[in-house]
Amino acid sequence: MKPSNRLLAAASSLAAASCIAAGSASAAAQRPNIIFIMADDHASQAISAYGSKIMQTPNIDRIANRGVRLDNCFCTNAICAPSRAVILSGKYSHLNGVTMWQAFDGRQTTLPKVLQAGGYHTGIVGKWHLDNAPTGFDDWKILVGQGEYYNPVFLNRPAGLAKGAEDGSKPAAKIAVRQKITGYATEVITDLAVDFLDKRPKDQPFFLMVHHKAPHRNWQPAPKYKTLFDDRDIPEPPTLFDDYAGRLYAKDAKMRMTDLTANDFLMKKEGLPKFASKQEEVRWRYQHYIKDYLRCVKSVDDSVGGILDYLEKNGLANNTLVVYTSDQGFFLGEHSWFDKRWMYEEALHMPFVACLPGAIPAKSVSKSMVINADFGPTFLDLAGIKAPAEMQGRSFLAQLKGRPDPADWRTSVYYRYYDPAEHHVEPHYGVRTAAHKLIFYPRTSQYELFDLKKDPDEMKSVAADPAYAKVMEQLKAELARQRAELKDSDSEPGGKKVNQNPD
Ligand SMILES: [Ca+2]
Repeated sequence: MKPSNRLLAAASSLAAASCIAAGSASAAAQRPNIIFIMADDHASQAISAYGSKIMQTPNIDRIANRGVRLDNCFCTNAICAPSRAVILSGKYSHLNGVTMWQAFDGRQTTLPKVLQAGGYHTGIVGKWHLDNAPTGFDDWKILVGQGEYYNPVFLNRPAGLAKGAEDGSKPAAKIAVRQKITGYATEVITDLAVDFLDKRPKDQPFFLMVHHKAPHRNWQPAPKYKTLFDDRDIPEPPTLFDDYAGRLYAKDAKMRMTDLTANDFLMKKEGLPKFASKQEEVRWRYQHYIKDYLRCVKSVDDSVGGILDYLEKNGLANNTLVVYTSDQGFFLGEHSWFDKRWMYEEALHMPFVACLPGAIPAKSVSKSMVINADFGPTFLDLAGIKAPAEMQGRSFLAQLKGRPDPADWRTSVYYRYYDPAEHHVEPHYGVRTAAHKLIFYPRTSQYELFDLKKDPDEMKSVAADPAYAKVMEQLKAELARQRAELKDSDSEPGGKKVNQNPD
């Protein structure tokens, strides 16, 4: 972090602390708790609250039924570590320093820091994936890197470490206590969440981040679900056999069903059979991929149910905001792909359901256009804490409560993906409105434009179609406006590449 940013971070932390000091202790005790449950790579196409054709998620649906489902929640950079950095900082990748490979500089202002300074008891269990020691948490138990599905090793905050003693510019591993825990990662993380809730001080509101590893590649299910779905075929997406015509770089991406490797079929000892045709092979691969993916989702849904049950049994359900989301969307065979990274719809959309009885109307649906940078300001708003000025996101608490967008709410979202390595996804950035999406590829200065109403699957760019000339001009202007407002430029922020596997 530059010195100027460090000063700014210190100043905004102080501002947040003084803001809270003005409130009374009894008011603080009444403030809602917040449980933020985030899966890794869980697409809304595999959540029944979103009308999934392939999966039932009764427990995630409990949240939606008690509260709200957001239909237009977007990530600003569809990959794991960057999305986490955006959520923590409330800032886009180019300002929080994690575009892809960098460790997160925990010296900057973050959501947990501001909540902690504001009187919340804060914790995180599960996937962290930002290398440096978490800051702003009273307790943390994080997976090593991506983490393992079976018998995972955790890095635990040392008991007795003074509050705020972590150096957010140094690896967590340097100070953590390592602990290998026997069991399946999703279930272990659930147990750690319950343990945090059991041990929390009862005179403070709490903020708990429950970050699952699942359903991230390589999709290893809980032993009890290894044969789930063996008795059926999972429906295929309509674009499973996409030929990539009509788009500039889709054909180059290495994330097709045929790019899956033997390591992705660990549960299948038989290996690849002989196929009569390429089509048959793609179908076979899709079935194996999607079944393992959904088996992992099944455990995540169970975990959500366990946490909801805990809240109900312990009298916490009526004063706890429960959020379920994923760090980005995912391709579940659409365009014959797995993985994410693209600004295309399946990766761009984040699922987001939330409940808080008495504040969020049950069974509601919001079409409001929100981004992951908004999460922090929203939670702070709920906690009655002013969001630091450096957070670029904006509170959507009013929309969660069923109110319409404020008159000056955003009508487009800005997105940027940086790195072509590994899956060969061409760097791009763009804006999406309710009706259209403009994508720009800076290395070749080319555009794609999609009419999301006529072509929701984004099969053909209309960037060169004269009928869309006016739309093109409008969106180009909107893209420039957003980039100026968000302080982005074509230069890529520096920073040491430390995270060898940031997805
Ligand atoms: Ca992810």
